[in-house]
Amino acid sequence: MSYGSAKAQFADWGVDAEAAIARLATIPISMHCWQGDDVVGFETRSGASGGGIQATGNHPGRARTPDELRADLDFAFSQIPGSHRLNLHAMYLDSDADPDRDEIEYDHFAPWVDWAKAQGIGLDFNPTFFAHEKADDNLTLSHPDPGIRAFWIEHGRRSREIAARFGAELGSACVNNIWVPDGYKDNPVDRMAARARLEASLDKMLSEPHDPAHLRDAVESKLFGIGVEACTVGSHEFYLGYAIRKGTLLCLDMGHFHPTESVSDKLSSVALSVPEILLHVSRPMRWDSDHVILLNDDILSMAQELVFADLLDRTRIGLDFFDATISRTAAWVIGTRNMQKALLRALLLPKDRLKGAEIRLDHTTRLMLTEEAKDLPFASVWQEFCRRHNAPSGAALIDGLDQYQSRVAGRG
Ligand code: RNT
Ligand code: ZN
Repeated sequence: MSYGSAKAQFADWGVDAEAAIARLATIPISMHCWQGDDVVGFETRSGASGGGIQATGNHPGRARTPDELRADLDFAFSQIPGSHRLNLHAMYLDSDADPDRDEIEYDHFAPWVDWAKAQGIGLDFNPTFFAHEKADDNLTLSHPDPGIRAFWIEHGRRSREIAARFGAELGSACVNNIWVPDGYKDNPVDRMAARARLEASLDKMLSEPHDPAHLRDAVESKLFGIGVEACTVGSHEFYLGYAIRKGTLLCLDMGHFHPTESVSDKLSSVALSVPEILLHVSRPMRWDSDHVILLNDDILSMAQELVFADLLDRTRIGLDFFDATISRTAAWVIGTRNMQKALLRALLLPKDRLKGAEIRLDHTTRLMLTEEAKDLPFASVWQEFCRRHNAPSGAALIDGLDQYQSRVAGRG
């Protein structure tokens, strides 16, 4: 269907397709660097990921250097309509120096800022509390050894400095997201002590004030990981309370809850108590497996909550998945576009009519509307959005992704 006819059809429903297209263009998605190289990073000293995060697969074409990763990102961004962000982890430094985690500095990441400036995109950041000998027993900020805690506090403190500088250089607040793998394989007997140590370490790490125009801190909870089945120190309740008390962002990772929980349902509850939310949009399959996100009900209801609860302006949308069995650039492109498609669909729903029916307790009309709306020509509006942003769709997209994968497949 032509865009003109689609637009008219939406207008019949009282929906302004032009306004939806314009709004979508203002929503940046923070694309995670770690899908490009299976969460390996560019340190020489780092070890296996640990903490229960694992990319599986051995598809050819993994980016081995910062230049290869940036080339892949350039290509991926060219296939995604709109202007977005890159979410870097501290282990992705670009420097001949080989600093340990407690020695990292802005200069080790400066090439990323140059690249981001050239691309006109913002950067987000994450201290890396895994893949390191001092994290081998899955305890970092809550480790009983004060020396190990001090090491990781210093890493986190420096990460905040680097992130704040990113924000200042790029004129766009950098979200610095804190996730630690800390937990126990078998039942601990002093959960309280572990959580008190984590809290005290976070307090120290976050004690230096930074301009919120440059830096926003976020904390990310988890339910469990492989190898830390019995207890995760930074649980949802731990960080929900922490974020409320300290005014940080709360990061909700869609893979970090029981599979029957709906993460989209949490947004409105959390938003009443924390000023800003960070999302790690992911697809857990049976566990926190970090599959590439599909345009499925979970993502659609997440996007609908963001739009209907008017949370877009205080939510940072980040992605968190890593699949090494398929083209890594295609994974980025597919997942990021799916997030955008979900947002566009939400923006194209007859929100006021739906809310009107609900407030009148007319649940029949609410159901008729949601089900009939599924037949609306969303695809035509999406294609128009891609066309306006010089991004391909359909066969051209598939061919382009194929060709790029053939070009990088020869990497050793
Ligand atoms: C791990 C968390 C965390 C990581 C990234 C690499 O379970 O989801 O966000 O995936 O920091
Ligand atoms: Zn995450």
